[in-house]
Order: sequence, then structure tokens, then C-alpha cells
Amino acid sequence: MTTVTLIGAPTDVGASVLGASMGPDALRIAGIARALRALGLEVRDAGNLPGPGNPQALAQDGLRHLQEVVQWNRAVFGATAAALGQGRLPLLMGGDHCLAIGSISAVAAHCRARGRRLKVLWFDAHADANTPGTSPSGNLHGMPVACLMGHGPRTLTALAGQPALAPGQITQIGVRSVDAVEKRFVAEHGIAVHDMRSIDEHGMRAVMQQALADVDADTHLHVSFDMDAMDPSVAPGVGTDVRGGLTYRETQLCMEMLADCGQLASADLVELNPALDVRNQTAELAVDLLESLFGKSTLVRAR
Ligand code: HAR
Ligand code: MN
Ligand code: MN
Ligand code: MN
Repeated sequence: MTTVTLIGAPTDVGASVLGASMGPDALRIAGIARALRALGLEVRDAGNLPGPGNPQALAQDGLRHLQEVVQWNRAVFGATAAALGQGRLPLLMGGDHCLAIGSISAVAAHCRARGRRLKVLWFDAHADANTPGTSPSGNLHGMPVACLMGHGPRTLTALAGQPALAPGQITQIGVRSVDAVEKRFVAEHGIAVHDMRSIDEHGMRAVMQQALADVDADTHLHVSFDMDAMDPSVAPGVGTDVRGGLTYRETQLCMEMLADCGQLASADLVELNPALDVRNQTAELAVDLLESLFGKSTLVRAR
């Protein structure tokens, strides 16, 4: 039986807009634990991690709140590693997307120690591949992909001792906002990106088949889901919305195909901003999607 540990990381220190710090409680209010238990999973809510407040400071050397982001990510790293060590599936409830540095670094270290292949599926409107030298904002939630590949401040790139990811280990889906210089990082590293145009042209089923083509029985699959991947008309509760995003049906299909592949072993649900939401609908949407990700289906599935 899959056992899940919910890890709350209530912070927005990596973001431009305040409010993602309320994400974990919004997910709880939307019934995340109850929904997953109804699927037959054993769910433990580990509560919220402690960490520093948001100093709302200016960028220094191209980075905003580096010390605070490091502290939060150390905590996330520890909690994620602990859950994995207990044979449980960590589900990180953010919080902004800078927290994926900590969660994925812990997952990478876990996989390395066990000789397992790691594959990350990154759902996002953004490529999150800026570095301190290229970021237009200094916000660290725009940099986790670069940090995980070893580009960024050492306190973040070396959380697991060495870079967590090689470019071939990550596939991005839903991207439609990439900064000018950030595009070069994505191209030079050959990151697999299925942007919205690619999804329009090929359809989500084909995109997901390609994204999962290299996932086998020995693969630890990590899903990092930024709620702004979805269209703002269905997911208004995010800090940096970009129109033209994934539809409800497209995203459900992603989650269902991920469930079918059977290799999900850790996940992040980030960038949910209840301060910008309407009647908690984006949190409820997130719970809907997580249900599908964890195997809820309309009909009995022949596996
Ligand atoms: N690319 C912009 C920047 O670096 C905006 C990044 C916004 N990031 C997120 N996470 N919401 O995906 O500042
Ligand atoms: Mn993101
Ligand atoms: Mn984003
Ligand atoms: Mn590189």
C-alpha cells in the first residue's frame, strides 16, 4: 500500500507576490488528506515545517532572500529525506516553487544511494531556469531548475552534495513564459520542454507518452506541479498567472496517465496562493488533480 506523508512548507520567500505561504492550509481545508484516504492510501500529515518569515527585501547580487530560501530548503530536504527513508511517498505542500530545490535534492540523494533512476516531470507556465545572472527579478522561485542542475548559489546547488539533476532527467510541460536569457539556458542544456504550442499541436496524450517513454519499473518518478501551469480561468489562485494554460481536461489526463504508469514516488504541489484565490477553488482543483494522480478513476481500470 502506498503510504503518503504530507509536508507543509508555508512560505513565499522565493516569490514576487505574497500569499503562497497559506497554500498548505488551503489544501488541508480543501480536504487533501481525506481525499487521499478515500482512495485507500495511508496518509500522515506531518504538519508545517518551521522557517523564517518573508523579509520583503531587495535583491542582493541577483538574489532575493537567499538566506531564508536556504533555511526553508534545508528543512524541506530533511523532511523529504525522512519520509523517503521510511519508505513513504513525500507530498510537499508549498509554498512557492523554490522549495522544489530541497525536495528534489533529497529525492536525488535517495535515488543515488539506491541506484534508482530519477525522472522529474515539471508542470509549469515558467521554465524556472534563471540564474542570479539572468533573473529579471531575483526571485528564487524562477531559478529552481537551474539550481538543481548545478547553476546558482552553492548553498542551494549543493544541498545533496552534488547537482541533483542532469538535463535529461527532467521534462517540462505547460511552459509559456520564458525570459529572453533564460531561453538560452534551456536550449544550451537541451532540457525537454513541451510548451503550450507543442501541446496544441500534438495533444496531451502524445506529449505525455513522450514524457513517460523513458520511465521504467526501476524509475523513481517525481512530479513537481506548479499550479500556474493551469489556465488562470480555472486556477486563479496563483501569484504569477499567464494566460493560455492547461485546461482542466488536459491536466486530468496527465494525472491519469501518471497514475497508470505506476512509478510515482514523490511530488510537489506549489505556487497555490489562497490570497488571490476565489472561494478556495484552486486548492479544490489541486485536490481533484491529486486524487487522479494517486489513482482515482471513473471506471475500473484494466492495468
Ligand atoms: N521568469 C520570471 C522570473 O524569473 C518569473 C518566474 C515566476 N516563477 C514562478 N514559478 N511562478 O514558476 O522572475
Ligand atoms: Mn514554477
Ligand atoms: Mn510558474
Ligand atoms: Mn550546465
